[in-house]
Amino acid sequence: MAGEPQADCLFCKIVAGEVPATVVRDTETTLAFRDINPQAPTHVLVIPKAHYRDAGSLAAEAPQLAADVLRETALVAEQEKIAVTEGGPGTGFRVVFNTGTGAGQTVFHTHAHVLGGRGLNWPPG
Ligand code: D5M
Repeated sequence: MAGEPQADCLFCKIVAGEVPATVVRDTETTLAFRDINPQAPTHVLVIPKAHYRDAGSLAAEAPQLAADVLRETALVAEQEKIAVTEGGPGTGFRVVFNTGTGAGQTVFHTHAHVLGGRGLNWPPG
């Protein structure tokens, strides 16, 4: 059922404390922890504690929770001191929801990548 923990889901296991993670923020509905394979000096994942497979299904089935995740991405950026949005390379941050294997999604529990601390190119690879 939508939102229920999935036994075979890595991020549900992190929420349950069964797999360790470096947590940077923890709210009633969301968890933010450092990516194990960082692509930038700051690379934090923000997830809903409830299980939804991707950002689209989260937004459709639990819009308030989607808003919670989005708000937390901004609060992570502030906490990590990458929230400055006017300036040169290395200022500002990027929020990414890879959706589907073709777009690079490997963990099918919604997660926002929060990336910053270096210049970020556009278009992404
Ligand atoms: O992003 C999935 C991300 O999850 C990827 O950047 C690696 C990260 N990852 C995988 N396992 C862990 C653990 N155990 N802790 C922290 N981060 C992890 P995707 O967009 O699905 O490719």
